[in-house]
Amino acid sequence: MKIIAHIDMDAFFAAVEQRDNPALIGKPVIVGADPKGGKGRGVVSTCSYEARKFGVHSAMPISKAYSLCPKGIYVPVEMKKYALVSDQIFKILYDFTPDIEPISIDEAFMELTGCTHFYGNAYNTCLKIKDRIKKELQLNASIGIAPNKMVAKLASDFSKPDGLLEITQENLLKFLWALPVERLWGVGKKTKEVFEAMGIEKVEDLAKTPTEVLRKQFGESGEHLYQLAQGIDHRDVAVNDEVKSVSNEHTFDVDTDKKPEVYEILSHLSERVSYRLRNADLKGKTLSIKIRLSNFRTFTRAYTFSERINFFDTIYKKSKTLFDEFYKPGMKIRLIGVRLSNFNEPYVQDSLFENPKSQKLEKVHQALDKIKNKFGESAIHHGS
Ligand code: TTP
Ligand code: MG
Repeated sequence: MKIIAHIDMDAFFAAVEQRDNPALIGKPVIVGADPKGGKGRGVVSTCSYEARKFGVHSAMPISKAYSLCPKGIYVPVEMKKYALVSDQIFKILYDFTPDIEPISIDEAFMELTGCTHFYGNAYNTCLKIKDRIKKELQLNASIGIAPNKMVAKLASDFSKPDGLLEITQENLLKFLWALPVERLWGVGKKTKEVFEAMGIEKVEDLAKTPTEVLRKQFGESGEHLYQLAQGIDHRDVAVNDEVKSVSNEHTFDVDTDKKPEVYEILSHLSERVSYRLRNADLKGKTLSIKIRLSNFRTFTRAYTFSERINFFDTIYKKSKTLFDEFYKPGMKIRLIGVRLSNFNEPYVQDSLFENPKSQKLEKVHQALDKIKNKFGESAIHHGS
């Protein structure tokens, strides 16, 4: 069973403006084109929930917004500012899992399967995410948790604002079937009209319509709609890196509870990951380790650096710390893996040349890379 979270910031651009100018808090704030006293062209990007009460919404002509809400506070779009805040949000998310599919500037899917253990369960993990975003950035996020992407998104929408809603397999159909059918993905205006003519209003009505009827009406997509109405959606969270990640893992011949044995393997895996990253000219920000216990339960632990990295030392030391934080006496380790991801930005040399220690390490790595490239990967290893 998968656990997927969908996170979406509340009234994102408007919330950032309200945060940065407390005089706007509690007011109808409309972010978008200049209304020019009602004669302005262009559209509303978004507006605060206070402005939504007047009927204002995203993509509406700014002139129409002005006629609905002449006393609103109109603020221009400052994309650079929101992009920066978005980076800060994503940085928090990557502290929880490397498996993130960014959807837009304020929205993402997170694969939480196997990494909710640290906070007890998915609900508490997401509470923690919301809490960090609120404490560190003074913004509200809404999160939906579900066994699949479609329902996770529906749940976060449903929970807004400042919401957190978990839909489990048990209560999934109860939640889904009560929703109006146009909330399903792919149901636009036209489909909705056809549904209306067929007497289909709620998802439940659709779910109880025989597939043959739907196939006749909609062709192949009829089958798809039927599946969605049953709460079935098999799409995976698609991690959005061109190269998703570089990882290596190792299965022990015999499950082990000996830390030094695990450290030795972690060192070896870190070295392989570092070498592969360097060969591909990649640096990543998020390091994660994967641990499978003898009972086959699998866990991941992640850490996001403030800079992108690919040095062996950095990878090994952090993997070791992550492992130490996870490990409890009595655990028997079956498999361990090291992964670096979050390569979003292009490869640049970062602060390499400002830091003499990094410069020295870079030289050491370059020398090792050369030897490995010439004589093969096993030719030389870092001393442990
Ligand atoms: P949304 O998440 O769709 O909207 P929102 O965050 O403002 O409000 P909520 O999620 O609580 O309903 O979009 C995120 C940001 O993207 C939004 O703040 C502004 C921008 N945006 C536009 O510029 N134009 C648009 O048409 C939409 C939908 C969003
Ligand atoms: Mg949003």
